[in-house]
Amino acid sequence: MTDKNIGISTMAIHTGNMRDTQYHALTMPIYQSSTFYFDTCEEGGRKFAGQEDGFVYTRLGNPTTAVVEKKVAALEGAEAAAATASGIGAITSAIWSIASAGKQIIADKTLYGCTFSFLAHGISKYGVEVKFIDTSDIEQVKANLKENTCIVYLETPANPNLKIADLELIAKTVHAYNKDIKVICDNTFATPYTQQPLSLGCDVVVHSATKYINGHGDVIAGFVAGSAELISQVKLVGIKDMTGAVLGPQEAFYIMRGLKTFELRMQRHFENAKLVAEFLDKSDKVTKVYYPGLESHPNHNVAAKQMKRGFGAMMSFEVKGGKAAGMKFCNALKLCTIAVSLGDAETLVEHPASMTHSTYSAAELAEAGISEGLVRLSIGLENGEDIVADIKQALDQI
Ligand code: 7XF
Repeated sequence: MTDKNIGISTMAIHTGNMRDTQYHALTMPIYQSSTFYFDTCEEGGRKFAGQEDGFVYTRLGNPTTAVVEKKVAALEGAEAAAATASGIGAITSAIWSIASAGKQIIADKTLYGCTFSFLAHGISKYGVEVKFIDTSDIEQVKANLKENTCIVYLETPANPNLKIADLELIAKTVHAYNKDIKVICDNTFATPYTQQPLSLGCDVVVHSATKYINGHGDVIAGFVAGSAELISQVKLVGIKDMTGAVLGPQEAFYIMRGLKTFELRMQRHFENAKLVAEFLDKSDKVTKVYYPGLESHPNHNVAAKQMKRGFGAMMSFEVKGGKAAGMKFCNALKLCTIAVSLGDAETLVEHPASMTHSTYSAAELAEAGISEGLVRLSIGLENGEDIVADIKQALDQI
């Protein structure tokens, strides 16, 4: 099923499915095999040369993984998608497939900590220039585009402070300068449930599928989605030769299972998040709430334009008393759990400056708008009123 007009759940449940003609199993079997046999040497040769379709070796492709790739491609409105062993595997496989020595990457300065680290300390060792800017300011994007720019890289909403950038405006501006520059958007926080960067003009979407796409906190995985040509490069160069970040068929199966309830989960996540954000916004213990659904968010209008079904379930905030009070709040929570990661059924709380963004120096954190006292919440699937009650009792203790 590839009809673009079908709904999100229908797509997540049906797109890409293969019929098991041998045993009539309803769910896709896990093809737990590293290699695939050939009837003849000639057949193997043809498959290696790309003259004949079929699976050869799981680092190059696997039937179970191929089904979940089709589902994620459909959800993102992409021609194709490549599954990877982690979100960082997706990001590095995409970037290694596009960038080369002598080229420039423009990246937002507010990114997930290890993405920042890869750009600031990893790929920059290999002759690739990386310029960190604020992509929510289009003038900064314009001022930094150069003849050798090959990628503009951003997250929106950004981890951890939910900064919003205008994807349509950025893609239009970048492509008017040079249509070959790839605009890459990490869509992990928003998910394709509410935001499809490719439909807004971006070239590549990357995901940590460890989060909402799998949704159950039991898998590390990632995806790259984009044109068939680019995904072929990501598979044949980025994943096959540069990173080797291949998703295993067992993980692909878990993601397939998680996707069956993707839309239902996202609806509940968003409903709960709205309740919590409104509660935090009114609390006199809280000095600032970062949630794109609040009108007080500086780019609320841009978020409303590009996030079609709501504003996500991630938020961060600062409490009166700064870092010490923020830590006290986290430690006082009973239902919500102190853990990094996001998009799980459980509500999770963490302290970005010492955890997910500890790869930033103190000066870099300040520059990226990540305060020492910032507390980040991933709102889960529990009953919303129970999450609010737990947050209230913890705030009452500071
Ligand atoms: O390689 P991973 O599957 O862990 O994904 C990396 C990644 C990529 N993009 C974004 C926007 C992410 O948030 C992540 C992972 N973030 C977790 C977090 O912020 O809690 C990692 C825990 S250290």
